[in-house]
Amino acid sequence: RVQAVAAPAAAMKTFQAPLSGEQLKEFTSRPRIDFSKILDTVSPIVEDVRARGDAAVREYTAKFDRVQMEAVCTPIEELPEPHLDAETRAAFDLAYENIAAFHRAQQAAPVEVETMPGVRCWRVSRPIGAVGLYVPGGTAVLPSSALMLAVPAAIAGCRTIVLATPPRPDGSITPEVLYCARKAGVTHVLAAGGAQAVAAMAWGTQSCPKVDKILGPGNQFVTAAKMLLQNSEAMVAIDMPAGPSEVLVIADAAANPTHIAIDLLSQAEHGPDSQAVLVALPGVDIEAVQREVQRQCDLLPRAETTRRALSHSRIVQAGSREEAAALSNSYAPEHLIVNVEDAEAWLPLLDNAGSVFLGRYTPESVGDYASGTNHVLPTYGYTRMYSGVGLDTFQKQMTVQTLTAEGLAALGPAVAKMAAVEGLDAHRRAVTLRLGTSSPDKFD
Ligand code: HSO
Ligand code: ZN
Repeated sequence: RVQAVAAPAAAMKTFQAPLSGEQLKEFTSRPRIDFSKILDTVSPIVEDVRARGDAAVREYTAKFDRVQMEAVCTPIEELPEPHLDAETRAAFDLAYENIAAFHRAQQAAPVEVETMPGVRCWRVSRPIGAVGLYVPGGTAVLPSSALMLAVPAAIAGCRTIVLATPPRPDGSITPEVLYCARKAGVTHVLAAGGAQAVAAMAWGTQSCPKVDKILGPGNQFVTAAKMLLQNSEAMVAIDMPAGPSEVLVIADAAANPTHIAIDLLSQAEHGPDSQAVLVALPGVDIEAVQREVQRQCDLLPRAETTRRALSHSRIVQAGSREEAAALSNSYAPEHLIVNVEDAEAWLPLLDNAGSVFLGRYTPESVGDYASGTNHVLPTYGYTRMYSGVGLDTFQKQMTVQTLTAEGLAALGPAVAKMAAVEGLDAHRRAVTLRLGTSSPDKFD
């Protein structure tokens, strides 16, 4: 019998810094996503779910996931208790504790300032009332993402927490996802995926509560639905723009080539669009890394996917620490692994990354699962201006102020003057009538 043999992975493309303008552009580029076509597919689904609710979600689930669902969205207490073996449960329990500890500590310290005598201003945070968490199904089920989203949502105090995830072929929810959801405090489970799930949470359906914010990673249809709905009448916010997952590894000459390789591969195995980038300091044996990448890749069950990701991954040789840090900052990776001696000393040089992993013993995997940090992070270069998910993702801030009579007497004249400049006389008189410097009976 002739067996199909997968082509060996091509070597990762190598650049030598300093990069020319063209090379830098190529180095920092991401796979282009053409949303216009996807939006054409997603838009009618979103409208249909708006119009017909659960019936539409049921039909799309039958069509895309090939599952006939009776219930679309269910209060979590009505779902059966999931059964996990003790070791699996213990692993998720440990992750839960660390993620909860790290996010509980993110409660911002209250800000209160008496800006001038008798004028007191402060800021309080309030939970977003209802949130929708998208947990992908597909080629890999990601119960870890259920924890990363639900734990901070519950700690923030969100009252309604809907978790959407595509059902399995038998219509059930992945037990590990359900376990994490229950443990964290999810209130409803929406057994649906894709644009139809996002639309159900944004509009609300007969069984699904309408949410105020939708979060979580997803495929291009999920991302397109989130983008569409945030600009619609649905009145819904989203977390951040999302693209394929990515890692940049900075390594020095003493870094173990096998460890460098497996860190690159752990990102590459996520999907064919994943990006894995190595910035090598002087003395790194690039050939050894390339060899290890091939060898380790061939051992992986997901080798085919991983190879496709490697085909557009790259290596840059940097001449110095400053050059390496600058390259990383211009790529602005989702994950940044700094596999060097004295890694903490690098931090002041690093500006643009979703999550940073310092030192020899800190693979991205620990943050992906269980160290405590969140793995829902900006990608696609958006770490220049977005942060990853944290407690504040599920909160909003409300400012508060109170003035005493003396405070208003001191501040009022300036406010009245500014209102006069703007020609807004009701504003001015709201102050002067209180100060007794205007007459309530005539405009003055
Ligand atoms: N690296 C992924 C998260 C993940 N890894 C989930 C394993 N499971 C995106 O940050
Ligand atoms: Zn990962």
